[in-house]
Amino acid sequence: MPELQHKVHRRACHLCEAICGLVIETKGEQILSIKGDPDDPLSRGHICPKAVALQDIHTDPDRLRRPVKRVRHDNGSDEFVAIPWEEALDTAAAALVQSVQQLGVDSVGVYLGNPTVHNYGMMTHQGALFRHLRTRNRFSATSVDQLPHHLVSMWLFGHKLLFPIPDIDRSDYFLMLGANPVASNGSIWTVPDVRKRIKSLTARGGRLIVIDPRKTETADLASEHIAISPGTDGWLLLAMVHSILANGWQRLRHLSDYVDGVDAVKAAVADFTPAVAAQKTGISAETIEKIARDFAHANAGICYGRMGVSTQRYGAVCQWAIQVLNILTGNLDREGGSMFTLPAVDQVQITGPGGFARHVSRVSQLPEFDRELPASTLAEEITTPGEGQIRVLFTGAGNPVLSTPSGHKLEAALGELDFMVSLDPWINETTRHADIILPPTSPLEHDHYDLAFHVNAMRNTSRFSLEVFAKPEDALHDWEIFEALGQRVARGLGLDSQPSPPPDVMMDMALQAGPYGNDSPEQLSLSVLKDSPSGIDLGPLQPLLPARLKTPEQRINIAVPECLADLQRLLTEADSLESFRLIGRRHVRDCNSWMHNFQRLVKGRNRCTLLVNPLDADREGWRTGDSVQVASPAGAVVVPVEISPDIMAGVVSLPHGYGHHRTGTKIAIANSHAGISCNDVTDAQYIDQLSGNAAVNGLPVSISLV
Ligand SMILES: Nc1nc2c(c(=O)[nH]1)N[C@H]1C(S)=C(S)[C@@H](COP(=O)(O)OP(=O)(O)OC[C@H]3O[C@@H](n4cnc5c(=O)[nH]c(N)nc54)[C@H](O)[C@@H]3O)O[C@H]1N2
Ligand SMILES: Nc1nc2c(c(=O)[nH]1)N[C@H]1C(S)=C(S)[C@@H](COP(=O)(O)OP(=O)(O)OC[C@H]3O[C@@H](n4cnc5c(=O)[nH]c(N)nc54)[C@H](O)[C@@H]3O)O[C@H]1N2
Ligand code: SF4
Ligand SMILES: [Mo]
Repeated sequence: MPELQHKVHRRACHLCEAICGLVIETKGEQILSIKGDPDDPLSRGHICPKAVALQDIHTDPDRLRRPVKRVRHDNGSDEFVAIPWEEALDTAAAALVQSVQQLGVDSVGVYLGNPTVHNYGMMTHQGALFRHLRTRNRFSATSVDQLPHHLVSMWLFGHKLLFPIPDIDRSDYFLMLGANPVASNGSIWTVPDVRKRIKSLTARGGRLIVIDPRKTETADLASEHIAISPGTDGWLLLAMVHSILANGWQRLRHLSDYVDGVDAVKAAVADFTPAVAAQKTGISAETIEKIARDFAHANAGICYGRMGVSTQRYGAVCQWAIQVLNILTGNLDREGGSMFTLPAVDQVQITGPGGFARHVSRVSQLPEFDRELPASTLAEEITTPGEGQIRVLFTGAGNPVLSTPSGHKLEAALGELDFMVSLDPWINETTRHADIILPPTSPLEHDHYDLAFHVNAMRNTSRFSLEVFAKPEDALHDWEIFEALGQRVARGLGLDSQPSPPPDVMMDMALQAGPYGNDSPEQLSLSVLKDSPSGIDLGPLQPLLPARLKTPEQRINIAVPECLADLQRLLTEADSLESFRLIGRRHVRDCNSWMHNFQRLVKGRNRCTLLVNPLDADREGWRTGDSVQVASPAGAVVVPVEISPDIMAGVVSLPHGYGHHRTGTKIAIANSHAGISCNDVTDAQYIDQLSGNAAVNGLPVSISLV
């Protein structure tokens, strides 16, 4: 027997937005170890417990290696049987073509999930299929997530991807709302090893203020944690804008040359006084004024908000107000404030700026963003008859049954489809409804460039990773599946279809044409990156405005009409009845819904519990371990109580991504750590009316002992 080869691979972890560098040792087909790469200029050796689970993904016996087809037995039960690629691709393409020809393009629905943006081939090649489908019924996880960030970036800076990124390492005052990077490892803020960066911020005398209904792992490291009543951040942020402008604390500094609309904003926030905001938020007027004053007078301040403020009923207004605060204090595009990246593959130059409300959804008339409709409307678009009804669904890297509001209703709707095809490695709560599942190669079997997250990174770096294992025979990458389906669909519809070059060739072209490419001293290309597998450092973020703005005259108008108009909705909203408010939470060993099938990540005590404040528990007579029913008008779940002083009174918290008890799946370990899906309680009708984003945080719920 020949000696098995021992190899050391350097590779980026694609599991979350921190994109940590890894050193992976292999011997033959075996993974010996997965460690942090100390030479990675961004992550500097940091990893979290999920990195090691990359090998579990690779070796999981439940992961599909061949396409499968669902067969229905006489007794009504379903079984998935392996079929050859040709048959699978032909069948899926034929169903798409038939639906388009007989019922029109909108009869095909598309839902793409979060791993799409962690997999560059899915980003470069989805167009190979979708450009032939041209359906308006496109959906993604964006509208259960960061949609307000895109909208606000488009409105203020002229491009959906011009995100202001917290420059934490050079800051001295950080106001963070609705984010828990110590658990999530950062979002719309690629910041590996955030714990260390927070500790050095406070060690050098800087302050971190965390606004969150729960004293989170991040709040534990903060200088101060301030609890806020869920869904009321709009009041806090607007009262801060009010205070700053009323007291004349604004100083736009360099921004005054190209910022307009300050007076209009001042007039619009007149009613948002700290006194009124105090009643809404539960934070005293003195505290609100103090935060406003401290932030306005900080040398280098950051205001940043994420899931907790994006996925609530005023998500767009919150994200807008956050950037208005960064601008009024002169902290945008400034060292130690919120800055823009200049990534080596510059998506701001390559992709369109985004667009809003150019059409609306058929049933609820909710606006599109960037040609996608709100995911909350997917179920009704399947079940409501009429022209444009979805009859065939394509899902890719998504699990909307667990991850979108009122997931149980979508689950029922999937059963009504004529045909469903899923691009996914597992038979899970969503894909079990597919007629055909097309499984891609495992992450370690394909190369990787982080197309999405260098755009959001707190330092400019660039890195290309080769595959760790050769692609197995009879396997296809995600991008190859898109390409193969696209060619078949084009043929079926009589359309022209030129094959696209592979993703690595596209990256090479984009790198050479990019800001560090052929016209720059760095001369980046794919081969240069291959020679530096730990990545290349392109330096800290630099001021880039106004040149990088994509607005018509490279000016920023903070008086965004859509946001100003929406303030009225906030002002006139009726105060809620006496009920609990539901919020979410993330744990460092979770990754949305799809990493519960690996023993090392699910072991230990049950994490799928309802956090309840001791005051509420005492009053209601609940004890830790009691089963309670959590109910909204949309649905109900039964879950064990966990009493915790960290959660604010009147607020309860459930994690998302569980609910693996559903039958027909093939994820054995997840089944035995099933939990419940909080999205069986969340309400598809409970949304941010302006953006169409789901409001999975702040939902009123009632709770009763079972
Ligand atoms: N209540 C509540 N709901 C939420 C959230 C919340 O905080 N609370 N969070 C929201 C957020 S931020 C997000 S991003 C969404 C996530 O929502 P989704 O993206 O719909 O769900 P995931 O759980 O990420 O499911 C990912 C799917 O991709 C598959 N997959 C994994 N890797 C690959 C791959 O390389 N290729 C392919 N083809 N498939 C792959 C997995 O098997 C799984 O089926 O959930 C949202 N839903
Ligand atoms: N371990 C792990 N990491 C992940 C993921 C995961 O599932 N697990 N998912 C990844 C994805 S897709 C994303 S988008 C990111 C999300 O990254 P983050 O946004 O950093 O993560 P969350 O834990 O959702 O943080 C939201 C916080 O908002 C708080 N919150 C809820 N409602 C409100 C409110 O009304 N006001 C305020 N101020 N706060 C509120 C919650 O208590 C919570 O602490 O994480 C990514 N990283
Ligand atoms: S923090 Fe994110 S990128 Fe880093 S190792 Fe963990 S899962 Fe991977
Ligand atoms: Mo997300």
